[in-house]
Amino acid sequence: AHGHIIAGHAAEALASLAPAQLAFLKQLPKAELHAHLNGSIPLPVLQQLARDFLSSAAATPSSDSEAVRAGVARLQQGVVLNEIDEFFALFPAIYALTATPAALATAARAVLAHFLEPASPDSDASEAAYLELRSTPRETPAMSRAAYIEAVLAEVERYPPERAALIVSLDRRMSPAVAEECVDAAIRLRRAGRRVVGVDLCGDPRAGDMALFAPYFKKAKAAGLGLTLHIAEIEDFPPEETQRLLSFEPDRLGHATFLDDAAKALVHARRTCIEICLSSNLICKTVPHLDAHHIRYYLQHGHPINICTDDILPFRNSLLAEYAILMAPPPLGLGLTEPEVEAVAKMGMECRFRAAA
Ligand code: 6MZ
Repeated sequence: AHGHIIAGHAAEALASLAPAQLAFLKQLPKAELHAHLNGSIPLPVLQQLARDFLSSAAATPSSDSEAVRAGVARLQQGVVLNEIDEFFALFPAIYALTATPAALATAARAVLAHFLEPASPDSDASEAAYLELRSTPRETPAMSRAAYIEAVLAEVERYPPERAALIVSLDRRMSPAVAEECVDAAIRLRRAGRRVVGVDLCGDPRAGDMALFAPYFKKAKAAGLGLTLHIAEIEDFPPEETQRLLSFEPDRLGHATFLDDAAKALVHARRTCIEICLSSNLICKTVPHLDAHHIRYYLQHGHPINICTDDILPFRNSLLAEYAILMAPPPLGLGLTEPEVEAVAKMGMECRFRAAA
């Protein structure tokens, strides 16, 4: 959909499936619960936003336009990362292109269409039956954080509640005051009956002091919002930090790649859903190969997981392709059977956050 490119491991896994397996995966109702808006813009849409940006007055012939050109060129070529730290450097160029309410709305609409509209004219199956889109409210010269959320929410709410909802992301680099502003906005909108279902913690896993965010996570939970936290995404994530994040009683966890035994026991006892992003972990090199992926542990333990894409723009994957990785024979995939894949998809649907009553 929207000319999105699928490449690398994800594409190989897709190509390895028999037509009947592919047909089975396409019709399987899937929930995408971990997709970052600015990381999920289909490339052709990003290219159009770049053309608009470069031809508009907003682009003074400055380092800005150069950074945008270089950033978009890199995404066009296909991103190769040596380590996850390089991943976050991709975003300034993208952010320059979604800095007005109109451009942001265009991006949001394209991401929603990618996941929720039929993938091709000859089929009525969409990438996802249900999408919880997440995004970090940004203040720009053209909009406030409240205006940012409104612009995205208006696009989300073009779809019925059983198809789409919004998660407000807090970036670890935010000041506590900004984190509070975002949580307060999420709560206010939810109380007004708007489609905000949760709060997320994301961004550079080395940044920020999460002790300072504690009151806002508590507030969000008390207001009935779901809570999902990126946790232990890197090997040197401090175990105390993991324990601290778990003390906020998150409903779901992003990645959870490096949980120690104590954390695993807690997560297991609570049956906290793990959002699994296979291609993302392989490309960011936090997991060396599929054999070493933590999904195996959770599958073996019948623990709730949801299969997610994370950022289809740099990772060149798709939700269908992530499911193809589950099904493809090793070493390309995990070699799960159809009933096993069906059970995974069903678990994922059950991990959705609840809309306001
Ligand atoms: C941590 C990630 C991420 O919110 O501007 N983001 N944070 N780990 C990841 N795994 C690889 N992938 C994306 O979308 C882009 C932002 O999402 C977060 C980063 O903070 C990134 O800037 P939004 O729509």
